[in-house]
Amino acid sequence: MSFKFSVGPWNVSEGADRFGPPVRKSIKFAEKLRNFKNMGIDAIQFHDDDVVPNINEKSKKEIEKEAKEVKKILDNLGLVAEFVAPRLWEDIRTVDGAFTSNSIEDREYAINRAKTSVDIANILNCKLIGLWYAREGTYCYESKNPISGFDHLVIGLNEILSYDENIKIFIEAKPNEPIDRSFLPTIGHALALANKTISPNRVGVNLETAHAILAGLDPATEIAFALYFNKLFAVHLNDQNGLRYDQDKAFGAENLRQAFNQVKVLVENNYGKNGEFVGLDVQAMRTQKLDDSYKAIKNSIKVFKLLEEKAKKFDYNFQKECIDKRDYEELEIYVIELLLNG
Ligand code: XUL
Ligand code: MN
Repeated sequence: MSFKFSVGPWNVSEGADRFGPPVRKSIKFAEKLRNFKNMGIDAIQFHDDDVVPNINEKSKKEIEKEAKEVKKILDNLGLVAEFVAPRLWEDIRTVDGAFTSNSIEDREYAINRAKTSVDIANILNCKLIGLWYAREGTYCYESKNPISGFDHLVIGLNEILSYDENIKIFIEAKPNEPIDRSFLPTIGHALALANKTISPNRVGVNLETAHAILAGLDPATEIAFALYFNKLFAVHLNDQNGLRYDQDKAFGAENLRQAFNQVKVLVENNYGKNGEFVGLDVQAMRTQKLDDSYKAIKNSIKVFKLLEEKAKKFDYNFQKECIDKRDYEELEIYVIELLLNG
């Protein structure tokens, strides 16, 4: 079985950061999708407003119409939608968090917007909702009661689960950024919370490499933990140079051996057998020129495939010999040589 890849339109951005404005022109949405298809991408990851821009200003009918237009573009290109994620961190009503805001009106807004994402997902013939809990936590510890926060997260999940019984949800855990302390910093936290919902089987996770590194954890072990519970609904492979801002670098660009082990654990466990995609969440560097802004995606796929070959060459007999002798130095140099030899 071969892996199928997915990306999001935001992965080819205009290069703005906290210290400077955009440096590249916007690429039209339909053109991005066409280019993704030509690069060998199979599925598209969507925020709700990637599908329906300015979603808050539109009626239910308008949302439905625009989502149907996007479905047509996908169909014509032979692409599918992997997930729809409500963008719950830009609106003024989500300043203090969405599901965990201290304001009841804001929490209601978050739930309604997530339900609209379910409607959009259904139009796109997609059954997966993505929740990156961007502002669910605190900037100031004392500003929220964490126990109520966890409770509000479960209430939000239950609302989505009961709105549509065929929908599954992934939680994309991240320890910080934009907030100081996240209520759900790791895969383990997300899986524990999933068990408190009305339908634990339908709540899984999306492991992003950079988020695991930001939590000081090993991404491959985080992936393995989710696989053990049959809860790895998606992955966001990328890379990260230690404890910095969330860099979304090309996969393998910083931590090649960790990248190898992420691929290895996915290969060993037949990830994708239930239709899951190898998702990338990589950002073109600000320094890239417009025509070269797809390289972070292209290089990530290239590295993934090269590492897949390496994973398939991995010598399990030799591994066993090393384990029997408890000679892990030998195993370690074997892996390094495997990665270095072309
Ligand atoms: C944020 C992040 C998001 C989610 C989708 O760090 O990774 O792009 O993946 O909402
Ligand atoms: Mn992500």
